[in-house]
Amino acid sequence: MKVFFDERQLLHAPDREMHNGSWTSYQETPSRAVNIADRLKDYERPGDFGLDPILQVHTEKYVDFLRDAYAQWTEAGREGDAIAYAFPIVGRRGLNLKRIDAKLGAFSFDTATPLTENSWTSAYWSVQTALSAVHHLEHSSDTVAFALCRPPGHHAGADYMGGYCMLNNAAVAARYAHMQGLGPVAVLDIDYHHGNGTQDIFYADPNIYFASIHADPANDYPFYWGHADEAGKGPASGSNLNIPLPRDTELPVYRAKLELALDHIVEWGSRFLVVSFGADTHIDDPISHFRLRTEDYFTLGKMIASRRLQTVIVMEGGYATSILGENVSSFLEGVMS
Ligand code: OKP
Ligand code: ZN
Repeated sequence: MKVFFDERQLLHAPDREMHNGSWTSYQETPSRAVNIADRLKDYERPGDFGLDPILQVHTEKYVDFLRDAYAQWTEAGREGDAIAYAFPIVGRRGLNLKRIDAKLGAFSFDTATPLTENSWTSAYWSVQTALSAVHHLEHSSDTVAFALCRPPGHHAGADYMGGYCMLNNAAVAARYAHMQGLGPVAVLDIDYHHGNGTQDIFYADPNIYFASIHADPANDYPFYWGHADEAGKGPASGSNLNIPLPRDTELPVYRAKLELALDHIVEWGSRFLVVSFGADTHIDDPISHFRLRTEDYFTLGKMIASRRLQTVIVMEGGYATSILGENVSSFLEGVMS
């Protein structure tokens, strides 16, 4: 299986994050991707598809903001990582403020995505790996490819960042696949956390189906999205499926729900699948509360592959760094079995 990864994805390395009200070291470390790349050994550098496919998902204002934010932070006399501390809550006017602090808040929904000097570069190459995986399936007889995305993407919306995510790799890949005529396209999100950004991006888009299995947002981040009654809007009503699960979920319940999600994806008519894969459903994950084991990922990978869709796997979360490569490789072996 082809793996796409670019070392420039390692440049983004914030110091710290706000976790349950106190500062902790940043969990979404470059070493996560290094651990996966070391375990998989062979990977290819992505091609450069430019900004166009990114702008099919994200607004120009948001992309301009991301590219320039850190320079504006230093111009404002700040040191260290750029982090928002004030947010325009729902109902406020869409003010076009120039102040960097106001912009950071306007383009993010939480404090979990600090920006550093090289954050844009890493986010840019992360999304290019996802595009390269789609491009590869389009031009070869392979049916599956792996994009070792990092930073992750599924919490990023059309015009906001959050949850370690700046650009939505899976959404850009899905829309690109659709525009290349590879569809009907579905996104299956099996990260521990709900993929709120992906859901928002496709919520009113009847062309792309979104299904997510995740920790019940009544108890877990991102709280404000991911509830079972969110089903899509207008012409896309019925093309969004949320399956929230309780804490401590283990394989038997998880696999039944995965089978259900795959049934819906196939019934909808999908031909092309983007999987947002997070290994933060693992029992040893330091910020999550499911109980999947390394060998369970083989089972999940095999179940997905048995549906015989063209499949791009996009890396999302997973924070038990020392076993991350092992978990990813178990999943990919299941997909190839
Ligand atoms: C990114 B991904 C919980 C803080 C949550 C953000 C988590 C982002 C997860 N106390 N911080 O979906 O793996
Ligand atoms: Zn996650």
